[in-house]
Amino acid sequence: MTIRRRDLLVGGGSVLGGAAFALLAPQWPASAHEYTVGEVKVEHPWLRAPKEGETTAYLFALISNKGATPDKLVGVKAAAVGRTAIYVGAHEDKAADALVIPPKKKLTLKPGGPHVALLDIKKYLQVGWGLELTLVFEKAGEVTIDASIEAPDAKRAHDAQAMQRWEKAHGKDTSGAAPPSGHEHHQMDHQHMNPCAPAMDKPPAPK
Ligand SMILES: [Cu+2]
Repeated sequence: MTIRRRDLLVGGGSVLGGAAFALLAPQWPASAHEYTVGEVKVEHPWLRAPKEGETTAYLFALISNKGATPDKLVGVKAAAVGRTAIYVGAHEDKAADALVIPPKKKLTLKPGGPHVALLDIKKYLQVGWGLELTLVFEKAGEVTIDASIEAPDAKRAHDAQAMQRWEKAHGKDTSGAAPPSGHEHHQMDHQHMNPCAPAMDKPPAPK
């Protein structure tokens, strides 16, 4: 289930205000944002949102393979994404067919390393929210994940500092004085609140 930050802002905005948000951020539990399919586990999937005026996002995650044989990430599917390209390293001169996850090993998709480029994105990706994607593994099969949408310069999943920089630059206030209107909400189909938002684990007590 997804608890939208918006709802919490309306009811208890002070919980997420400024310093409190920064303090809570590192405490996101590892267990709250992971997906398992077969022998494969995907932890903290996240995106670098497109830069201003661009339509390419970058997908990262920690992928582990508990199995005795290699598996491969062979594709990523999402309604909002035109096409995807898999890269085994930082350089994008040649796309790969797949990313191999060796048996009993972890593969970290990260800036400067293996990653998946999501190209021709057809809608605005709201930083701080999440985007539903389906990862396709050769052996384990398909798993649908909620990738957290991070700032274009985020260095890691749930990079609170990058998010605060982004929010400042875009006139957003993390104290949440103005929740999005219903119209914006309507455009957010299949886009969810950041699944690792601190509020997930500590919803404000009912009044
Ligand atoms: Cu996460």
